[in-house]
Amino acid sequence: MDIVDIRKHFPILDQQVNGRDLVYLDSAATSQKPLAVIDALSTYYREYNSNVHRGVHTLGTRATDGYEGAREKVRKFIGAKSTQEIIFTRGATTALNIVAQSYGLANVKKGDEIVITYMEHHANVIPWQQVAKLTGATLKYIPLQEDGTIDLKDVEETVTSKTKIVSVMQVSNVLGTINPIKEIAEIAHKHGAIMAVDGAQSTPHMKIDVQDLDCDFFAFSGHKMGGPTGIGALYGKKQLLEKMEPVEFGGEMIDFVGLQESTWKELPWKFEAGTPIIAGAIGLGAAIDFLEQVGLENIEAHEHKLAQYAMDKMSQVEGLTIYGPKHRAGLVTFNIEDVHPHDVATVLDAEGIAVRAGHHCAQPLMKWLKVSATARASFYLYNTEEEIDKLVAGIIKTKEYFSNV
Ligand code: 7TS
Repeated sequence: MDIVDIRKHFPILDQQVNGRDLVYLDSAATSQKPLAVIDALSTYYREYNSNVHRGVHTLGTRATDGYEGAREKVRKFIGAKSTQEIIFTRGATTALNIVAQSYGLANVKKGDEIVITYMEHHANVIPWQQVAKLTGATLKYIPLQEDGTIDLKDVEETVTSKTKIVSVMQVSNVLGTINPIKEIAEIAHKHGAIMAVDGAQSTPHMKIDVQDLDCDFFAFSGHKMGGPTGIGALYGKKQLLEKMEPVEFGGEMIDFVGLQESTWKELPWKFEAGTPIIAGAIGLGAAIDFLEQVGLENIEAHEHKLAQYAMDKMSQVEGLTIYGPKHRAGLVTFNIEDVHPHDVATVLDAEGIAVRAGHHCAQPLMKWLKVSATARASFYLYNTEEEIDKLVAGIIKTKEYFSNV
């Protein structure tokens, strides 16, 4: 599929915003949805809306097949061994909270260490702060290199025999850094710690193989990869998930309920209390089919090209600071000298260009960068070099506008 064909799958892109063609450069916050996903949601609600795992009636069976079929698609997409290792969640945040509250609280004690990095999203910071507070463990941070990458020597120095959990993002939502997860997992395992991965910014853009990474847990969100909001998944190694207690209790997750005691269903359902996110899972399955049709290698290569093109063009603009390494995923975070990023985003919006401004839910990283906020343009399979030209023109216009006020 070439870029013209790809864009036809995303009807939202074909519109004017503030009198200009929309240039959507905020896919790291949430991606746009292809027609296949919109249609899958509509078909579910129009034709076979029903609860799952309950009735024997025909619609219920269809809904269950759709929901469990989506689980198999996720399994294959990230290279897990078994669907028992795939738990549907509300997104990456919920997935990481399950790891912290279930595995973390049961396996971390006073004096132990939990290791993360300075570049983590709050979703991979605060759940661990809570575990540290409740258990008396220490939360340690792997430092960053000048260019926003991680040196494995620093990982070796930070992870010790007291470390029980290492939790690291695969791709930074601010710097675009691609972290060496496989190597970090190896170091974690050498010290007897488990490795959790925040895959929110990697899963939409590159081929994931959880077995090759040898991570113990892997979290991601569907809405950043063409799927609906409110659905994501947690992968966990079966032998770990089997020993873990659920964090939510109620219908659907039980085997037998007595007056004082109950037993849980087998994996993965013991972690899915209540009516699950049926339409969301089916929509996520459709998103996976679409991404596979385009090809993850093609998506990765396209975004890499866009990021390099954007870096080249943007670095020619005087007074512009770009954060993060040269080799990066498809996003560019920047600041214009003496202009607040919210003003940058406002002027760009007037040009029909959507970028995000703020701390990007990464305040420890902002502190490390010594800024309070930045602007960020993030790309996906539907973006073009022409759109980047418009971004650069918009940035120059913003600079000129503020140099005259
Ligand atoms: N981890 C990373 C690396 C993220 O970028 C995000 C969302 C999350 C976790 C949380 O995902 P959620 O779907 O559970 O909310 N990041 C962003 C962003 O960069 N701009 O808006 C949301």
